[in-house]
Amino acid sequence: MSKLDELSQAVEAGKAKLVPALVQAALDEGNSATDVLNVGMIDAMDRVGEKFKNGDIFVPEMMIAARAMKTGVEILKPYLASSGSAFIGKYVMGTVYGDLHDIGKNLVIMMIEAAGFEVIDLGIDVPVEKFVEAVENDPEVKIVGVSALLTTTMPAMKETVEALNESAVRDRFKIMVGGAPVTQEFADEIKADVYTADAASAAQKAKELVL
Ligand code: B1M
Repeated sequence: MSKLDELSQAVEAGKAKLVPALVQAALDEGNSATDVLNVGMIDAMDRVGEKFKNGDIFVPEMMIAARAMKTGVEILKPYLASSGSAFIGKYVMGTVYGDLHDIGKNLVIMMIEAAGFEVIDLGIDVPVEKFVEAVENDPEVKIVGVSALLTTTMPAMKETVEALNESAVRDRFKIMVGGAPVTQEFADEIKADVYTADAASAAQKAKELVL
């Protein structure tokens, strides 16, 4: 079995202690950091999600798998996000209220920082007002990123974007949205400026917006 397969199985089974060494071994085997992330870890999380949906596992198992993936991302960080870029602005990022998922948000932050932004991480379960305050209180904020992972928190994303659109300093910043249930169509409907499907394209797009 390849190290990539072993890693994928370890993430799925939530074996956090094995994951860091397997990430390194998969890289040493010649896999790119992107493959290690996508094939070795994100695909594993998708299988975890499927098992949860089918009632084969429950929330604690999902949490354990999430912890395993986080240990792997720590090892992968320098390979995915080799920085050195000059400062190009501040980026506010958070997961909407009612939503506790942060792995995707943290990956986006990692790539955005590598692109040269200073990121203000508002965390998870972020109230609408906190997003608005963050952009209004700091004139250097050029982009606000809003993440949602649940279909049930898409209305919170809509509310957040609506409040940001009504801000007195709206001309100062752009709004980016993303997360598994979010689509281009939804982003257009709620009047966000940009939708991207993954962390790498979010960083690419963010750069294009400010340069
Ligand atoms: Co939850 N969960 N979860 N969960 N969870 C999902 C999302 C689910 C799809 C599983 C399933 O049923 N198949 C499902 C949602 C179904 C739906 O809404 N239709 C679900 C559910 C139902 C729930 C609970 C309601 C379960 C319950 O309690 N009954 C509950 C909700 C809690 C809450 O938030 N209020 C819950 C809880 C949890 C845990 C806490 C146990 C844990 C999260 C731990 C953590 O994040 N610290 C968890 C996990 C791990 C998952 C799955 C298995 C994995 C999520 C993940 O980290 N993926 C997930 C199934 C799945 O995703 N297949 C599932 C890897 C990550 C890298 O991907 O976050 O999509 P993702 O990020 C991507 C892109 O979306 C994008 O970039 C990233 C990668 O490049 N992206 C952006 C994200 N944000 C972006 C912002 C951008 C641009 C791109 O611009 C600003």
